[in-house]
Amino acid sequence: MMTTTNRLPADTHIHNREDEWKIEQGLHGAALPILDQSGPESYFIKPLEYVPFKDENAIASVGDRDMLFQDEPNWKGHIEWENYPEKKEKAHKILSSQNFPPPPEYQMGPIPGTNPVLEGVRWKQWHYAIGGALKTVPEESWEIVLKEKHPEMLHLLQFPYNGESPKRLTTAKDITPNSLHFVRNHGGIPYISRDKYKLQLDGLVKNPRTFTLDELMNPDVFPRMEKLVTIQCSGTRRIEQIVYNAGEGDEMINAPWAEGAIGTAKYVGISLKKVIKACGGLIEDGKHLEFYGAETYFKKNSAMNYVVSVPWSKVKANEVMLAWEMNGEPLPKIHGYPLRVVVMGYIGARSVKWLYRIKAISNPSLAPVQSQEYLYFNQQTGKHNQRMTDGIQIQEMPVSSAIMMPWNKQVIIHNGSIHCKGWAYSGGGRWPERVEVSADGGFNWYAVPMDTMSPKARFAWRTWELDLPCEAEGWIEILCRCWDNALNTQPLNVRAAWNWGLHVTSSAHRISVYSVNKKREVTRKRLEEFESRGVPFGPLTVPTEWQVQSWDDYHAYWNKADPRDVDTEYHAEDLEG
Ligand SMILES: Nc1nc2c(c(=O)[nH]1)N[C@H]1C(S)=C(S)[C@@H](COP(=O)(O)O)O[C@H]1N2
Ligand SMILES: [Mo]
Repeated sequence: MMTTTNRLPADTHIHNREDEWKIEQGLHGAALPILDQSGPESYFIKPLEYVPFKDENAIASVGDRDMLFQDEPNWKGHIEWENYPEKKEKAHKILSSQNFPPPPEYQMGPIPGTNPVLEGVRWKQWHYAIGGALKTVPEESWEIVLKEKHPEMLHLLQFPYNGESPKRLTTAKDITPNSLHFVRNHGGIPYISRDKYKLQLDGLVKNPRTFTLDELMNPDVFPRMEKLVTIQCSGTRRIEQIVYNAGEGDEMINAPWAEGAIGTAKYVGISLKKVIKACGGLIEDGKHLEFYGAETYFKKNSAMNYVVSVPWSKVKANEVMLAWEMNGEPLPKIHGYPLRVVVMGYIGARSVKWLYRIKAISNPSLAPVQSQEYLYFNQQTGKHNQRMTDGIQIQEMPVSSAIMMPWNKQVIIHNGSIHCKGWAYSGGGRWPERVEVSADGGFNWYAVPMDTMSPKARFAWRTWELDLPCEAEGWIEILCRCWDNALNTQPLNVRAAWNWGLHVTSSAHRISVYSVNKKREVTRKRLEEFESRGVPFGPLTVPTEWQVQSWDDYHAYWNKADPRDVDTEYHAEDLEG
């Protein structure tokens, strides 16, 4: 219920705020009150204010949290929720008997210039609030990040950990080193030793059973599979959508991913199809496989495990793998040790890490990550009208690409061509056939030569390099787009891709760079002057202290070009002469 104190007549005189100009110019949208013009008089609606509350008695009535919320035997960081509705209810009571700080407003306000960029304060607090085995999870997970990931990783969210490699390293190799592979977590990083590990298979299979890792690794029963697979998060390149327009701030902070939320690795494992067959196959109307990840995820004051599903048709095609090895090493803890799902050509969200259970079901999973998140909405769907059924559940990824070098807003001095690097990928088993780059905003396109593209593979990206011809100087727009083997390509503007969930930024990657072409004689000479005077060329916007043109030059020009006014008679005579 809205109380009248939340409303202010829109014609009330309000004093300027300190950053009034910025607010008026849409550079701090979060500070702008919502304007309600729907009634006879207009109103401002004040934004929600965070007033902490905590009902200690209600929380205490739940019982001893250390007893209630324990890890499963042999696991660290796996509290089982899905089998215990009463435990879920108790967690819900604890979480709804207090409130937590709202997520940071970084889309319509300033984004921190720190690493980690965002901390995930309320996610940590949810873990502390449940207590028990979750108490120490945020700190322990961060320790694993520091141990397993490259020191140069860009930490977008400290907890749950979300991180990508910096641009210069993302495509430095065709196969992503494990330490540089992006990570998207929805909770902590659970751990179980390989010897204690068991995978449960149940639901609509003929013979439900469990498998040890040794059983799954027995090549006489389950033939080994080795596959080069690109995993791409549907949030890859989200920052372009955010810069264009703000979208949903979900329970899971929508990490402001750039082009690094994609990675390519060689996975070793087995086909899930064979494991289903070992259980006697599917029965009744078994049509989907639900995957359970061990860590705790939170949504709308509820605790749960990470659960999603894929259709049987995908499994049947031998495109769903249970993997224990990544680039010749056992899976790192952060990437799902000891066993993860790798769903080839699908959104990363289906490749469940710390897999402990697979359940055959008849319809796509009702778990929130499947049914409420990772939905691709129509552009008119938003905060005010978002229904689950208005979104397409993202499975196969579309074709996409990115420019990793040069960078947006970079000043480039060159000799008529700009060296560009990047990646291209297509989902669903399609692959990049051609990558094209434009230096004029998408009018003329140059194809990347075959010999500067990494080899084709059915479920992997291709990295590419190109010397992009560029005659023009000043601000230019460089774009790249990919054509896959089905001749799918990318829309040219981010507007065409924008959606409320900020997923699947499939538009051509577009950057602005400032071109300084030394092939032009004047430019070359001018740059020599900077050099000989020992003056750096940048920053771009700082006026240069000495003139490009001498006064002699100036007068010589006007002697030739005179008169400096237009007199038709005079002009006519001039022509006769
Ligand atoms: N158990 C579990 N599996 C998970 C996730 C998770 O949070 N928990 N995140 C998913 C998402 S959204 C992506 S994009 C990929 C990322 O895989 P990576 O972290 O190994 O790169 O893992 C998927 N599998
Ligand atoms: Mo993802």
